[in-house]
Parts: sequence; C-alpha cells; structure tokens
Amino acid sequence: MTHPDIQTLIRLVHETRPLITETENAKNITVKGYADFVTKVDTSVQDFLRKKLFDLAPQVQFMGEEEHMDHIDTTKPSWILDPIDGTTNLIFDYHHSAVSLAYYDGSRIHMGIVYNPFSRETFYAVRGEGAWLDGRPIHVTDHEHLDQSLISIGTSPYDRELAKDNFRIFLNVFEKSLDIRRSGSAALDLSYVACGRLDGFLEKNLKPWDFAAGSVILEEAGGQITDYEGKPLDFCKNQNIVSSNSSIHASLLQCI
Ligand code: 2AM
Ligand code: CA
Repeated sequence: MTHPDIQTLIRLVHETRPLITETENAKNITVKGYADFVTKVDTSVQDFLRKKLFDLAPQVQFMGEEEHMDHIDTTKPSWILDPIDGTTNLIFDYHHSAVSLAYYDGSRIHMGIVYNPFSRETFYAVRGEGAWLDGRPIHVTDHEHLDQSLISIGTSPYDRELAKDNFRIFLNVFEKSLDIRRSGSAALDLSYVACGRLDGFLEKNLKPWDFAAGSVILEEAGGQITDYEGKPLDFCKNQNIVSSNSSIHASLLQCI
C-alpha cells in the first residue's frame, strides 16, 4: 500500500482551525477524571477528521483519544489522532494546544503532523525524509551539557499519586539544567525540542496519541525519544517519555 500524501493530510488538519478557534465549544466541558477533560471541540475535531481520513483511506484503522481502541490490529496501518492535545490550555484560552495526527504503518510511526491553530504553526515529518516547520527544515539544538539546556517538564496532572516522585525528578532537572518550562501540550513540547526551542522534555504516563506524531518529528529532526529507562517506545501503551536533542539524553536519564 502506498502511504498517504503528507501535504494532503496537512490541508485536512488545517481545516479544523475554525472548529477550534471560532466557536464557544471549548466551554462545553465533560470531566473524564481529575484534571482530565474533554470539550465539544475535542469531539467535533475528532468527528471531522475521522470522516475525512476514512474518505481518504478507508482501509486505515482509526485510533483516537475520544474513542475506544480495543479493535486495533497493531500489525496493520492506523491513524493515531489527538484532536486536541492541551485541552486544559484550550479551556483556559491559553492559546497553546495542537491537533496531533500520526500515521502508523503497521510497524512504526511513518508520519506526524502537529498543528497549533492559534499560532498557525505546523510541525511535520516523514520517516526518512526529514522534519519541517511550515515548510522550513528543522533541527534540534547542539547543546551538549544539561547546564546549557532548557527542559520542559510534564506534571501528569491526572495522576496525582505520581506527584512526589515527579517533583523529585523535576528538582534534579532544575538543579542541573539552565531552567525548566511547563507548557501543557506534550505534542507541542516534542515539536519544540525538534525545532530547537527546547533541549528536552519529559513526562510520565502519556498515551500514544500524546506522543506518536511528535516522536517522528523529533527523531527526523535529530532528536531522541525513549521511556524513563532509555528503552524504545511502545506505541500501543501508556509510556513515561524522555525526549531530547540526543546529546543530553544520557544526562537527562541520569536525573531520573
Ligand atoms: P490532552 O490535553 O490531550 O489531554 C499535559 O500534562 C499532557 O498530558 C497533555 O499532552 C495532555 O493531553 C496529556 N494528558 C492529559 N490527560 C491525560 C491522561 N489521562 N493520560 C495521559 N495523558 C494525559
Ligand atoms: Ca486530547
């Protein structure tokens, strides 16, 4: 099977912008768990893209955040969609959220798109071909030491029992790095490491749609992404994510 065309996919993803920025749907909120929300924007973007992606490639399975995934055959191609990554930011009108779409080819993530409709920036990559921000090639930083590095942390707000261990790690990272940041969107954090706005990002217990698209964008930009033990990721399970410009990866793992 030929892979879908990235430019066609980018055009589709851009069509979601009015659904996100020009409605009051972000105020229509359902609580899924502690600090874990879904809004009418999440469901309307997912419904819109699911239909368009089915029309484009009916044989490709669909894995999305607002959808059950027990039906997925992991040996076959699949879309992995987070209709809104950064839902809490959306609810607070923080203007830092993204649509995150990945194409899994049956063995690895082949393509990824992360689109922030507020800044109108699109990060994307095709495995083996490179990574871009709005058509310009992107690359990670060349910082070799943690004390030159800006690191984004994710607080896993929905898993409060992880907080003590998380903040122990964040203290280690803060003491050894230049400074830390907290953005609220894992997909944008990975994209920011890819384009050199950050040197690294870590967060526990992320779901496949939080990191699938960002992972290929980061790897194609020269970065590295693993679990907290430095092992390759499993795209079918929740994962503790460590990502970096590659050079500082070992030092970042040591903070854990
Ligand atoms: P979301 O906005 O799509 O929910 C914030 O710390 C990061 O964690 C965001 O990327 C957020 O994605 C993600 N996140 C939020 N709730 C989550 C949950 N229950 N499990 C895993 N990741 C979650
Ligand atoms: Ca989401």
